[in-house]
Amino acid sequence: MAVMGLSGEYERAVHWVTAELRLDQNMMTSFFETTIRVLGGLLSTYDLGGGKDQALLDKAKLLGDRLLPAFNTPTGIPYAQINLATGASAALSWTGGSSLLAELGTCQMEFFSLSQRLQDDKYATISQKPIDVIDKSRPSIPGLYPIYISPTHGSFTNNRVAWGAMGDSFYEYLLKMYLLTGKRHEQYRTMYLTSISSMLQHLYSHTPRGTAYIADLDNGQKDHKMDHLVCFVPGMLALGVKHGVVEGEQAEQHMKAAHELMETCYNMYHQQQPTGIGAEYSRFTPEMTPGHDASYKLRPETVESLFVMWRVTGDVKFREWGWEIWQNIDRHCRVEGGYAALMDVRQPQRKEDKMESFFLAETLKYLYLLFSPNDLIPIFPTPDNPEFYVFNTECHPLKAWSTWPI
Ligand code: DMJ
Repeated sequence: MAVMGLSGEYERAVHWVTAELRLDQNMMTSFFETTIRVLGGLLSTYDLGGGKDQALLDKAKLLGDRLLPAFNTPTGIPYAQINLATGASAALSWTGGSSLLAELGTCQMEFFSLSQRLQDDKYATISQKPIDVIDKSRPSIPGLYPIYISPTHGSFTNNRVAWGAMGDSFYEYLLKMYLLTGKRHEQYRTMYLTSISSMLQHLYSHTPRGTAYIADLDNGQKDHKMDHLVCFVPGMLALGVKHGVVEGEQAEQHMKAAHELMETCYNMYHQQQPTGIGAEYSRFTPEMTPGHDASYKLRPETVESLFVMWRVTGDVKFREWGWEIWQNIDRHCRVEGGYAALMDVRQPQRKEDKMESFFLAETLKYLYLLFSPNDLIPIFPTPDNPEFYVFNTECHPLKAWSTWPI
């Protein structure tokens, strides 16, 4: 609402959030989802309102404090679940008690922002710990970390490397933390560059017809599949290059991969009959085909990257691709009262009775921004405006700051 200038609705929503939103449900909830969706949402709304609405920041502080007990582990790596009412936290059972790379590494933007807005470094210090544990670890390939990590010992408990499910936003936050902190926190830049260079060397692959993809790595062996979730990567690579995180030949290499992967992600939609909508994951043996799970969960990653690629290159092709994708989503997912996930992108009549909040927060917001003027939520500085925003992984824009440390 704030992004779209719907001021009446926005005022009513802010009033509801500050007066009615309860953050003390007595149940186990996901530390990660609550952080990226709710804490990120509150902080972003505070920023978009020009930092004037103290009640929003108070609410964010309340939530931040209630999430903190999740970090009470021997290593400081957060448990995956937290009870906001009692402060009880617990590990995941289906991982045998391990925390997930994407979850422990996707809270720093929110907790650092909370610290910065409150001028209290407590939240930043606590959320930095898991990154330090990972930074000190010695995976078999530098910068490519297995996705299961013990919160007790800080050791890797499986040998699967993935840039999709359970790995994805860890790598995204390495870049975005560097940008958010006004390009001052070097550790994140170094880790980002190491990870990207190993990804390009060990996971980045092409089919015989030249389709690019990022494979998973299972016990050192490539698994030739790519999740829809991985489609955030083209946008991330392009954003890093635009911000000067890499230069020269390396920047060209990053940009080339961004273009190639963007094309693959677009083709996951474009080539999919009869809907023109991309599946949850694809296999690449020998050429791209939908994987066993061919659902479409209303995910944003492809349109997210199209938005960034458009802003970075100004090539109208990315708007055209986004428009085609949007029309197909509207045609096949729209139901009375909202939009529904598809159980199989080859059979659009089979819908799931579910619309994740990220469809509004991310998919539609990125599409809206793709067709909006470039100065609406700037994502890099221009000669006229040094200020820019960095989107958290749930597409909530946070204002990058210019002083460091906090
Ligand atoms: C979102 O909740 C976030 O982008 C997260 O990082 C992973 N994927 C979902 C949407 O697909």
